[in-house]
Amino acid sequence: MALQLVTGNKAYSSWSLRPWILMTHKHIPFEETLINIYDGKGKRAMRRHSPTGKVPVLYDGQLRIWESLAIMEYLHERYPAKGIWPKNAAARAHARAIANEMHSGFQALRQHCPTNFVRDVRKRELTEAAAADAARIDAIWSEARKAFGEKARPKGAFLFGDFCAADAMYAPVVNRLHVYDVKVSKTARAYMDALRALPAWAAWHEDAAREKWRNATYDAI
Ligand SMILES: N[C@@H](CCC(=O)N[C@@H](CS)C(=O)NCC(=O)O)C(=O)O
Repeated sequence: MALQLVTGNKAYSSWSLRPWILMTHKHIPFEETLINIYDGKGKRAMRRHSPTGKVPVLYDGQLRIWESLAIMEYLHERYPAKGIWPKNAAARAHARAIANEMHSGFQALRQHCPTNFVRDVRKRELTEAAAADAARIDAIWSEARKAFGEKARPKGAFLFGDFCAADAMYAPVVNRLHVYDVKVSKTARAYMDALRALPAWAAWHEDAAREKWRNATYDAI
């Protein structure tokens, strides 16, 4: 039986993008259930699917997994050959640390610059706290590229060389820094360009553009 991934609006759902882009890029087959998280029907559906009332949720037969990081850990165990996390133990530990930092942090940037795949590139001045988050993220990416990504063989343009769960965790931030035209280092820009060039990124973007649901509050930012 195919895996089933329950996701929210592709225009705005940052957490849904994470397992979706990882599974799509890694060619892990799944069926998708897409929910409009902003209307009553969608909210009721989310409560049916998840004890937290939030997406993403992954089903593998009778097994249900919620929380994006837990989903990725499950995929790592279920598909050990797919390179969900880096093979090298030091790289893997580092990747998990920065993925956790993303999962629990950067509230200021997340609030000030919501993920928006239907927004044109338009400059938004950052608050001091959001700018500090963006600077920390730039440092995380630059350090990972220098310590692991640039040394990886075969070569790869991602944080640890090949695209892994840590890249999936930061994919929504790539959208934010891009569409709000935040100034980043050359290393960060090259990394963002590599992520935005993935066919899986283009597929998500196209789906988002086709979506009828719009969030006027987010679109006005
Ligand atoms: N910690 C959760 C966060 C999930 C989350 O906040 N999802 C948002 C969509 S991006 C959601 O379901 N929002 C709907 C709501 O809060 O009503 C994870 O990692 O999966």
